[in-house]
Amino acid sequence: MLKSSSTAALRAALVLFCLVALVGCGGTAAPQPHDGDDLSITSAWAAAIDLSTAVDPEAAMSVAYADIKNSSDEDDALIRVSSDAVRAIEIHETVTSGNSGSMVEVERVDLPAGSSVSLKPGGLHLMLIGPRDDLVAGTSIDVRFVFESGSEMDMRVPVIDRADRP
Ligand SMILES: [Cu+2]
Repeated sequence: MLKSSSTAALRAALVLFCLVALVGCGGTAAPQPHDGDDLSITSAWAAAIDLSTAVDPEAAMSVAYADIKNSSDEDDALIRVSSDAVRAIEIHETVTSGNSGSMVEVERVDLPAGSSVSLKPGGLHLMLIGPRDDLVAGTSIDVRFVFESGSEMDMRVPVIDRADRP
């Protein structure tokens, strides 16, 4: 009896050890959050919108863009974007076929190690759905970018008139 229970204890200890070793090594586990400067977001801007001109303000949409750089040696991806200033933010890609363009929602923006991706007019963009108020040029909105690695970045994104876009 004593012998079998101590064997069980040993086995449990062994399993625990293996788990710790597995987590500790992290080889094939999810990427770890990057520290500090490994991820950078630059040239972010959101397009101004005047809700009084919208047919349905609830369904009104604006758009935001940014350049995102992953300087680390681990692959990552942008998986979620949010802001209190709007009801929802979706990651979209404009797909052009012939003369017409349409938008599709994408689940993620891959950021391979050492790469950078530009969200820009005609390509990947952030769809700002249902602004809670006018987005006024010269002001800014707070936007949170969440990455697959667990990293989060809070950005103050300036609102700019489309006509004045960079
Ligand atoms: Cu879109």
